[in-house]
Amino acid sequence: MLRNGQWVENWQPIQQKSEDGDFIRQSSGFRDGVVANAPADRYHLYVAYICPWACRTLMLRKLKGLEHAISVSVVNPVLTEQGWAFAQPEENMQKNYMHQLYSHSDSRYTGRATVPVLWDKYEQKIVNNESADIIKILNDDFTHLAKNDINLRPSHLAGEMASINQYIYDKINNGVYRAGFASSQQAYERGYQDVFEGLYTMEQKLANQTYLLGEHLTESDIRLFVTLIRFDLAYYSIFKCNKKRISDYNKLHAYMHRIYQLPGIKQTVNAEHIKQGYYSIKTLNPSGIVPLGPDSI
Ligand SMILES: N[C@@H](CCC(=O)N[C@@H](CS)C(=O)NCC(=O)O)C(=O)O
Repeated sequence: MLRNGQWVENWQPIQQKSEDGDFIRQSSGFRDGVVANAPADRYHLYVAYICPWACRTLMLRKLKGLEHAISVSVVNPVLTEQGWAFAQPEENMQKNYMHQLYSHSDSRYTGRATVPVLWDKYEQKIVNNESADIIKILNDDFTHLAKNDINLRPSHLAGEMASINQYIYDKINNGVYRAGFASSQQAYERGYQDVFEGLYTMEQKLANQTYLLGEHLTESDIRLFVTLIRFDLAYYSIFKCNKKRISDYNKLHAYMHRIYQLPGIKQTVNAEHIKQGYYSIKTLNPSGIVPLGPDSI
């Protein structure tokens, strides 16, 4: 992580934990918005294909048809001693590591250099590093540039979306991390129970409808999809979420594939990066061996 703008060597993949061994996620440090009527060449996304939070921003970019307006850099799947690294110097600042973009933006920055990051090419700084904000920004503030007329946050569903989003985050998106990164048996079991309670609830919800809030795709579906698509590839085994696979749930599995088939979405899913990334977390998998399966998801 960075301390006062300097990279500190004892970086660990696992973030903070509570006294009871529960995983605690760092809160995001950059929370700005974009300028009104943003020009097409101003903003850039830094992402990792392994990362569910980053991939939800990539999904918004695809669904809205913003590829021409928002450029993207992808980090290598495996975290290094210096955090996320680029295969070659990235296109805006010619940096090799994600943390250098953080310290360039704020020379006193203290915190982890996470992805996703929304970058301002004109001002050469981070605008926002919280994916929940970034997906909102991409949906709401780029409509003038969007090639697709789609709104994933319709105002009449705002209340329902907020509560289901919170549920999905607590039980599922972050639940798998709380199971996987727990440092006590009890903390692991809390995460595990939450994950499968959450998946059961989602399976019931999808009994008679196409998407979580009815017949229209919304941001809630994007939030759930990014965890579902990683589940059988990684969370089932490395995060010990092994009660059931997503392919064991009729409705959820069909739903995940329905979203996967939407135009452009496949390109936001890179199974090899997902496996390499999660299985390279040394504290969870010291040998670094990446499993060959599953055959299909
Ligand atoms: N709140 C952030 C969380 C992002 C996050 O935790 N990203 C992870 C990858 S999945 C990361 O970059 N970790 C690097 C690190 O912790 O040093 C968001 O949703 O944007």
